[in-house]
Amino acid sequence: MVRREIEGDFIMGWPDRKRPELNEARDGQGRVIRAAAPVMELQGLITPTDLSFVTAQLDMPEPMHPDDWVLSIGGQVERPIKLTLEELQKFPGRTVRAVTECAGNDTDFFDYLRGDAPKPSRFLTPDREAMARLKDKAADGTLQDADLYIPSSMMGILSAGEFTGVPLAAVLEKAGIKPNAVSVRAEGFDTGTPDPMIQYRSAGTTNLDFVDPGVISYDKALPLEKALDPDTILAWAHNGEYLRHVHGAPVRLIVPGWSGNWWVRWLQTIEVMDHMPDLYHQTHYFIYGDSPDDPNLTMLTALGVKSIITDPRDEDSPLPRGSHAIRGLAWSGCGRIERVEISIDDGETWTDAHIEEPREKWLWARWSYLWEVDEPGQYSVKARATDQEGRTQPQTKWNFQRKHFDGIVPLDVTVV
Ligand SMILES: Nc1nc2c(c(=O)[nH]1)N[C@H]1C(S)=C(S)[C@@H](COP(=O)(O)O)O[C@H]1N2
Ligand SMILES: [Mo]
Repeated sequence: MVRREIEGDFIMGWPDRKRPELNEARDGQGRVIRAAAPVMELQGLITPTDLSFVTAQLDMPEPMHPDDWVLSIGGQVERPIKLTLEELQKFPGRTVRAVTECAGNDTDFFDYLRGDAPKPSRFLTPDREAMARLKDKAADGTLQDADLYIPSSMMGILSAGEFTGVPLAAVLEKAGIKPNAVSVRAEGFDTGTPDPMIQYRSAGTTNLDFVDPGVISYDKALPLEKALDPDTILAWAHNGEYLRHVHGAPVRLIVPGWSGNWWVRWLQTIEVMDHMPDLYHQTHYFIYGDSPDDPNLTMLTALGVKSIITDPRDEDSPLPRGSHAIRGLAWSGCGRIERVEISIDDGETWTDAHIEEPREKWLWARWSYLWEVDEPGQYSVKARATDQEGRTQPQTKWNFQRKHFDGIVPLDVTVV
């Protein structure tokens, strides 16, 4: 229960609290290629840029000088155009505060809730060595499905930020969308060959038909309606400063409510299309269904509705009798959080928690509940959120790529 906080990190020369740290993996040149955000340790609504998560599907590209950057807008448009960053910044701007959640965040809780695996801790640091061993085993052909379960590598792949840019719709309007438009493909300037291990790990089995696309660029095709949503923006700024390279500089796409894979970084091409194209990261990966042969496979789009308990934590057990503030975060892929309920009796009865202002459409909300507990014992405390569309947690069923986890993970504590 002892949580030491004043440990004398030095900030600007002054002794300070122990500050949360990014859990990062670097390449041979010391460059961050992956990082988990310490979401459980943060306060407020905006994840500091230094603590925001990083992930990549392909190879990280070399940085591009903003003066050399040009965005091409073409395809099914009246007037194909090219825009420099300076030209993009002449459009009326827009700022959006939103949660970015990777489709695979918290995926291991699916196995736990099905009773297939022990409860993973939100405090485990990603086991990079175990991930490296997976690759070695895959290389020498000894990889077993049981090796794929590493209960620590899929936490903290979410952050919330403030993004500034211009609506994609404004740029498309300038180019003139033709009436036959169906989708808007956004492509980044990163390239690479998708690693089959990412799919194996996601599905928890190597027994999959991996469709090897060879070297590709990262791209996603937004259905026209989402592309034209005024909150879908081309952003050059993040949390009050120019976007950083790892997060997609000079310009990235912001697609509020939809999982991170839609938020195409390092944008270079926008193509209006008269159909939904077949793209690796849209029709082969980041798909939703019961199995690879499910006749109703669909692409992932909006996130479910989700709350997590950030305080106290399982690790704080045992708790003394008395009053405890239960606190947490709640967000949805379909707008504002309307309600958060707490159950102290493992889901038998529910009571409303207090939702802290502000509650913005795409941002998470903080919530709290004062728990008075006099009876010693073992408690399973649950939180469930409901959004402005009346959707209650959980929305997302187990699916074979185990994406968009929004299940209810109890806080398990003993009161003494
Ligand atoms: N060009 C490009 N954009 C991309 C990706 C990528 O690999 N390449 N990864 C996507 C995925 S899966 C996620 S979760 C987010 C991660 O964004 P971040 O690293 O800035 O947090 O970027 C998305 N945009
Ligand atoms: Mo992701």
